[in-house]
Amino acid sequence: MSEQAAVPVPGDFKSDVKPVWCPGCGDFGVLNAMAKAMARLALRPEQVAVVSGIGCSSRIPAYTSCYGFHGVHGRALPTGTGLKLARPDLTVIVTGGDGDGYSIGGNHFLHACRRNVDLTYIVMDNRVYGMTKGQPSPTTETHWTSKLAPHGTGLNEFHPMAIALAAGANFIARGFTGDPNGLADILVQAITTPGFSFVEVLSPCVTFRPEQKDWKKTVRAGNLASTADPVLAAREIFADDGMNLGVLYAGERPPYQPPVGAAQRPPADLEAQFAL
Ligand SMILES: Cc1ncc(C[n+]2csc(CCOP(=O)(O)OP(=O)(O)O)c2C)c(N)n1
Ligand code: SF4
Repeated sequence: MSEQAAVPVPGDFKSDVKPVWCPGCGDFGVLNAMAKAMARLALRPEQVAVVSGIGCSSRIPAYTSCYGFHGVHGRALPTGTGLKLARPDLTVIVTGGDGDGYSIGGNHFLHACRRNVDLTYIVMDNRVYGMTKGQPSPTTETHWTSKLAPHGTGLNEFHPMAIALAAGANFIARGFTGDPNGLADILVQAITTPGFSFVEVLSPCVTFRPEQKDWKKTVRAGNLASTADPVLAAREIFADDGMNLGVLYAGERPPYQPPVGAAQRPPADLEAQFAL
């Protein structure tokens, strides 16, 4: 960002690295919405860390000018949690795909919701493993068939919002990459709401799920009514077909704070305890 620029603009939050995503991939919309949200919040790139796992969607840290960590498949949330506890001054945004977050990283998802550390988790859900060429993911529809799953999975779909609510996430919303302004509004709320904020983003994989291009016709903007009552939120979730957008739940649970002094201990002190 230029030193003279008083007001940040979205371009300040993008790096010079050209995304290698397929043309039309929904993940471009998430990058744009994140940049808009950070500019709107008047953050500076060095105040933000973007942490990811592995997948097409997890490439996003490299495309931002913020601090970034492109880590291990399914392990973005524990990395982001540790970073936030060690550096509470940073805004930590954890990003990834439905495979990364709900398959190999599923257990971390549960416990990140339960811990309620103050970070924002954005899942670019395309209901498929894009990077590894189209295997079904936990959110893939039961009857979706492909060369790799010719008879469909025959499995019930994972329900991220219901699980996030049950496990204790303090903010739960759904956005769509075809509406980057609406998504940016949601991200502003997610980042500014204390505690663990979970944002499910419908992000089409135009290569392995080309039919998802039709999501622009089926989503319903602003249809989720925001509530702080988990019982009402649960009712709304189970009446939802996955295409309603907006904030579902904004709770009042205080974020996890480490015991006084715990996060400040220098690494040398900790290392000394493990010396043989
Ligand atoms: C430990 C480990 N297991 C498996 C893989 C292979 N792998 C890489 S990305 C990926 C799934 C990506 O799917 P998703 O998270 O939905 O992201 P997308 O590519 O669709 O954005 C898998 C299984 C890996 N890199 N590491
Ligand atoms: S394979 Fe799918 S998820 Fe990956 S970049 Fe291409 S469109 Fe996006």
